[in-house]
Amino acid sequence: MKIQFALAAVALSVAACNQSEQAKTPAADTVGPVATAAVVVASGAWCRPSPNGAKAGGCYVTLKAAANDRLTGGSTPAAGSLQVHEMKMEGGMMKMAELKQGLPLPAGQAVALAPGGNHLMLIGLTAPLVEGATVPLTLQFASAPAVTVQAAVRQPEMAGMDHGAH
Ligand SMILES: [Cu+2]
Repeated sequence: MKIQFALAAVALSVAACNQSEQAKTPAADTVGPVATAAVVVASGAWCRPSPNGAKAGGCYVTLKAAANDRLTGGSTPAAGSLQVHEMKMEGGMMKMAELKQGLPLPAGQAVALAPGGNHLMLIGLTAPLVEGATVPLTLQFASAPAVTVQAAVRQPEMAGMDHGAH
């Protein structure tokens, strides 16, 4: 009985030792230079369904950068190119234009790309964006490594209001 108990204790301490060693590895990384490196978290990505025959489509996402950064562009298998666009008033009309310098992402601040404002423009769609589909978007930043998100193709949330008007 005594020997069995002792063996069990040894096995336990070995297991505990392994565990703490495994736990140490990522912990050591988080206090190292990796933790201070620029990282951007992307959430809530979605795309508006593209009308029949449209060659371009708009996508939206919320970005939060750990350190000051800029969204500079990206790519997607769904289109020839992906640009970062802004909406601006020009001669009394809302027009969109590429943000050639990129979209600033202040550290720790959630920056939402949303309809009527900044957006991702998919240009040269390889196929229409159909509601219910998922589009992979790879976003590029000035400092942070690129992030790939899966954007759901769906109607804007406001669309429900249009149906109610009938
Ligand atoms: Cu646009």
